[in-house]
Parts: sequence; C-alpha cells; structure tokens
Amino acid sequence: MVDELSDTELARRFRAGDIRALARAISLVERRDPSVRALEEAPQGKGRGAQVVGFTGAPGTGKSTLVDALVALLRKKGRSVAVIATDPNSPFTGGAILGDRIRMQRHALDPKVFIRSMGARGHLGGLSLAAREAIRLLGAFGFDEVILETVGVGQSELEVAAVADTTVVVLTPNLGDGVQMIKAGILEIADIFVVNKADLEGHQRVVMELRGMLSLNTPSARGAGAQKPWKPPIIPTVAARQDGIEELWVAVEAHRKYLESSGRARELAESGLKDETAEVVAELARQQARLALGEDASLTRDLVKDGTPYRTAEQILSRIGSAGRKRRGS
Ligand SMILES: Nc1nc2c(ncn2[C@@H]2O[C@H](COP(=O)(O)OP(=O)(O)OP(=O)(O)O)[C@@H](O)[C@H]2O)c(=O)[nH]1
Ligand SMILES: [Mg+2]
Repeated sequence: MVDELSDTELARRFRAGDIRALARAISLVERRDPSVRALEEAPQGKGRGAQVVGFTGAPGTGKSTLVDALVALLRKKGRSVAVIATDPNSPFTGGAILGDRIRMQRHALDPKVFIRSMGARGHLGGLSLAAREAIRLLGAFGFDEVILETVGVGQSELEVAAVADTTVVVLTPNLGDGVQMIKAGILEIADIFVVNKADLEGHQRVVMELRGMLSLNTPSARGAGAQKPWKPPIIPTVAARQDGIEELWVAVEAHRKYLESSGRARELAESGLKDETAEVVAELARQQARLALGEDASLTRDLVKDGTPYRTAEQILSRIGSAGRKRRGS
C-alpha cells in the first residue's frame, strides 16, 4: 500500500512518476504532514513549475463543464493537465465527495490527466497554503498545466487569484439582476472574463454591461510600468457544446505572454513565495503556541489571571526565537 510507504520510498516512487505516490503526497500536504517537505526539496527535476489557470464564479455557472472542455483541448495539444477542484464549504478532501461538482469523468482513464478535489474549510489561510504546495508538487511531478476550480463564495475568489497565474471569472446570463450580480472586487481579480451559457437569452446584455464596467475601471494597479496594462478580454462560451474554448485558450496564452514581457510573472512568483512563507511561519508558530500552552502550566496560569493574550503571545514568540538561535548555535 502506498499509504504505508516510508518517506524515502514515497520520494523514490514520486520521482519515478508513480501517480499514486503523487496522490499520497497531496494527501500529506492537505494533512499538513511535515514528511512531504523532503519531496518539495528534492523534486524530480523535470518540473519547471506548472502554469496555473484558476476558474472561479458563482455556483452552477459552468466552471466544471468549461474545465472539462479545456482539458480535452489541452490533451489534443499534447499537454498534460492536473485539475484541482476546491470547495470552500467542504471540510472533506479526496475524490468522491465533490464528484457531482466535477464533470470530468471522461478523462479518468487518461494517465496525462490528474483530477483531485480538496476541501478548504479549516485550513489556515483557506485553500491557499495547501493548494500552493499541491501545485508545486504537480509541477515537480511534471504536469504542464494546472487548472484550479473554485466556487466563488466568500473570499475564495481572492484566494484563487492569489494562487493562479491567470484568473478566469465565469459569469452567466441568468445570475440575477445585471450589474449587481458582479460582486465587488471581481473586476480587480479577473484576467479573463468568460460569459458562459451564451446559448441563453440575455448573454449579450451581460457582455455589454461588463464592457461598460471595465471601461470605467482604471487599470492602474494592474500593470504599472512602461507597457500597456492588461485589458481583460470577455469571451462568450457555450461550454456544454465546447464552443469558445479555443478562444478562451488563446486569451490565456496572450495573458501569459503579457505576464512574461511586462515582468509581472517574476513579481507574481516572488509575491507568491512571500505569501506562502508568511503562511508557513504562521502555521509553525501556531503549532508551537499550542504546544507551549499545553505544556507550560505557568504560562496558562498567567494568561488566565491577566487575560492578556498579546503578552502571552509575545512571550511564546520570543521563546521560539531563542530556541531557533540555540539550534543554530548563535
Ligand atoms: N445552457 C447551458 N448550460 C450549461 C452550459 N455549460 C454548463 N451548463 C450546465 O450548467 C450546469 C452547471 O454546470 P457545472 O459545470 O457543474 O457548473 P459549476 O460552475 O462547475 O458548478 P459548481 O461547481 O457546483 O459551482 C450543468 O447542468 C451544465 O450542464 C452552457 O454553455 N449552456
Ligand atoms: Mg464545478
């Protein structure tokens, strides 16, 4: 069983391209098991890091149908694809539970397609930390493309945008009353808009309203510098009939070119690593704090007596600091 593998055996199988070792490694990432770090530090070598396209939008807008069609297109182009579907409302992970959210069963037997669902509730930082690490593993494993699908509720759109290189926001005609359906903040995070279900009445109106909103939106934050800022294109699709998927992919590739030529790609990589590091620090500190509060009765006594979490927190942080200095021998 892959479940009982030693760390080194897991790493060996991972590097040999065993898909079950990859699945196992992602489970470890989700469980925040530190033994997976060895894999990240010694990746397979062929992975240059995969490009990540994130899809977000209200429930039922057709994200999974779009992703399924895009996977088919990418496979025709000979690219390998990993899909991570996250459900911000679900604490569950694994394959089956999100099955009805994922309409990609036809790719199940293709070894160049990897589909995985991840629950996000309960993670510090929502989905982002586990997703970032999973993406790094997928890149190291050798996948060319990673697609992230997340239902746009609460903060999840922002989290997708923080992790993806290209963020696709999916809208549909039947979402409610015009402009109001577009949540605040969406304009800022979308690199590409898809108006799916273009077979339904009202899709023209959505496109026009969106165009109007985009022309009002000053794109200064998006692409400072000498180059023209990126202007998010609006792509109508009928995902159910695979219409518009080529156009969508052309837009993704154009956005990637823009990221490279404007220097945004480097900035994004850097800020992604910084965000992730800050989250890891928070996670490690939280573990240490729980440990200290569990073991040190005097700490807890003072805390309860004074009711001053900040002071206790500072004590704990300074202990972590001095333990680190001791370990480094300084
Ligand atoms: N008319 C029409 N229906 C579509 C189109 N694309 C998808 N649908 C339907 O819309 C419904 C929802 O599709 P999904 O792909 O599951 O949507 P989703 O955004 O992934 O849904 P959640 O993951 O639950 O948020 C399904 O019944 C699809 O068949 C389209 O282009 N036109
Ligand atoms: Mg879905």
